[in-house]
Amino acid sequence: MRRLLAVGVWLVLGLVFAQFKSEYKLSVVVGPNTPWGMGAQRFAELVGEKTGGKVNIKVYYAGQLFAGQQTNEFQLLRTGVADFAIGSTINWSPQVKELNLFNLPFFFPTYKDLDAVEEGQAGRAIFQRLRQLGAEPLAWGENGYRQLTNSKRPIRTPEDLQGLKIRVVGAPIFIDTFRALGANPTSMNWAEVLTALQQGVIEGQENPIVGVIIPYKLWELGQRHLTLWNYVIDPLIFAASAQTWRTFPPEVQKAIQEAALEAARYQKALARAGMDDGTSLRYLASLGVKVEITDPLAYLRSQGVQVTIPTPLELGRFRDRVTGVVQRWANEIGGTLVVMAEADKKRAR
Ligand code: X2X
Repeated sequence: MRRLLAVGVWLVLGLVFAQFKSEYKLSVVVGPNTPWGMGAQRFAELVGEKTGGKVNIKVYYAGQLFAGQQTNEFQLLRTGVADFAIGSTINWSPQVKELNLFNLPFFFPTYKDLDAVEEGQAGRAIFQRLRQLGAEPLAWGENGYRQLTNSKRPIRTPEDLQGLKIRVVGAPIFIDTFRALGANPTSMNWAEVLTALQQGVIEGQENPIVGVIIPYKLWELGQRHLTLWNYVIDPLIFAASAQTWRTFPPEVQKAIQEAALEAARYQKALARAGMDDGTSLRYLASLGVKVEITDPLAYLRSQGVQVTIPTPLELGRFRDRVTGVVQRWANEIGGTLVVMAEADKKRAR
């Protein structure tokens, strides 16, 4: 009886004291001065507040946890090396083939389409799939619409892109897309891109304006031409490792879930600030957040970047070149998910 009591006491003490690690690691690919990094910081703060300091998250910026190989991030998460991650769907797509839905070129023409899919049946199916694979998805964030930059010339048609050496992330669909467009794509980790641009090893790259191009001042590395073509959207997913998630009692899980939704809304607004119909700037103002650059395109031009906006006809010519890629990858992703996403988009219109 006494022994039982002793065991019981230890169990209770264990629940109260021992279940929390002194630090929970959160992985992000980019640095702290980006919407992505700021969202991570906000999430860590909110989790601290809402769990009464029990869950102490440390943000590991610039891919410190995965030592360079950004397409390994999901692996780190599912094995619990990272307790949390705010990951780009691009970086996780080599392990989670369904995430290639977001990599389909020209599949999400507007923010409305994207929001409908994230909140709709396709988004729920994707979260379910992530759960099967050992992650606990908490909220959708955003890196942004990816735009093309290069050091050589304005690009407004596929002809302009011929033979240009373009860096893409190491997810196979991007190589397919840029080959189909006539470019000479090469995959590279973000950690190496700045030096590669500086040294002229690559001539162009693609990334969101507010999310990456402005924070990293890519024009200072020679990227003086930008094509605004919204060809791919890059959502982020706030997630916990299932291994870590299991160790939290329900009230802590609830607090973390709430923190993720709140931080993600703020993060998404930062990523869209000045790029949507004004909703994001208004939301940030309502939070008392001051945004320095309210007109990102004007800001880029003021820095000497030449912004090219293809006409609908010209965009159509890019789209025509990649129809084969879209078909092939839609099969890879799974027809059902693509059909769900089409239905979600339709409902939003
Ligand atoms: O590597 C990139 O281009 C970046 C930072 O946007 C991603 O992590 C997908």
